[in-house]
Amino acid sequence: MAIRYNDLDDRELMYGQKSCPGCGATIAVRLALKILGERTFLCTPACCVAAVTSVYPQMSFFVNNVVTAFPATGATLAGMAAAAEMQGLEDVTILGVAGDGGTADIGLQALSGACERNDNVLYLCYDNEAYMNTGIQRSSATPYGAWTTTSPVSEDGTARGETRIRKNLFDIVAAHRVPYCATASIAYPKDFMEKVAKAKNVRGARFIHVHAPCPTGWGYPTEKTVEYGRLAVETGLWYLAEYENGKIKLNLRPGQFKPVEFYLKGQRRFRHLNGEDFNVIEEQRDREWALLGAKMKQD
Ligand SMILES: Cc1ncc(C[n+]2csc(CCOP(=O)(O)OP(=O)(O)O)c2C)c(N)n1
Ligand code: SF4
Ligand SMILES: [Mg+2]
Repeated sequence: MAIRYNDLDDRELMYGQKSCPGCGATIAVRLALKILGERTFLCTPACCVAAVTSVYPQMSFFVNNVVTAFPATGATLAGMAAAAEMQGLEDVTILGVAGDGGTADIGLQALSGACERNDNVLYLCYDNEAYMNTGIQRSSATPYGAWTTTSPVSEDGTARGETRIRKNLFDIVAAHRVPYCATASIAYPKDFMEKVAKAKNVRGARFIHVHAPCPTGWGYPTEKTVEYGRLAVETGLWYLAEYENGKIKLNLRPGQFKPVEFYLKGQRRFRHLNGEDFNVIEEQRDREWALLGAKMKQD
């Protein structure tokens, strides 16, 4: 859905928050609220975004925010949507903003319930690929090879970071046959904002999974957030896609992928990886793209 950028409101609906410099998560929320506007009722579980915006008595949102329990975003949104309906509020967006841990791990059941019931909610998962707010623990969205405090790297080489392949949340939510589901990246703001604008006008359960680099947890200079976001897409380690009317569409075809080391090398969490690891990661990437291709043909 095309956006008229000159018509966007100059006001910020998230202002004065306390994230680390270069935080991808707060870029995502700021851009989303630009599109959704002040008729938004927000819900955040325990996560960085809640911690940097909504710790009593301070609040950096100019919309209401229900800070809910870590597993409860989908369920809280469902209640908020029911309340809005009871009150005849037609022009509002019931928005959940949760991290990858709160979505792919502990909040997955509540999200699944909201999707299965087709509750009239928009769920935005910002993915910084670990539990950052509590000090960088792995989640099921942590990529293969990444160091976190719970996927350590040892001097003797026996522990080498995350050993599992990350969950594909886009696939999981699309399998609920929701009206709208997409992946996005803060490094592609036009694509992201257009997806938010489209989701705003869809009724029912909508889900956007936005890649949100985190300088603190990933270990790169704060000014490189957009650069790493772009590299994730250019190396094929993140894709921009939509699921709509039962069909999957790819929004950007990177053509020939850049070598994965372009993305991995500058980040502290991957610095123990070597050429063999890069090959494993490229093989995983190619399998993921083959699966995506097969699904696009099927749908
Ligand atoms: C039931 C429960 N378990 C654990 C916690 C502690 N906790 C709060 S936020 C968080 C990590 C959140 O990770 P994620 O959802 O990825 O968001 P991020 O911090 O990365 O923004 C954890 C483990 C909690 N608040 N409630
Ligand atoms: S730890 Fe990462 S996600 Fe959390 S506020 Fe800092 S930069 Fe943002
Ligand atoms: Mg996280």
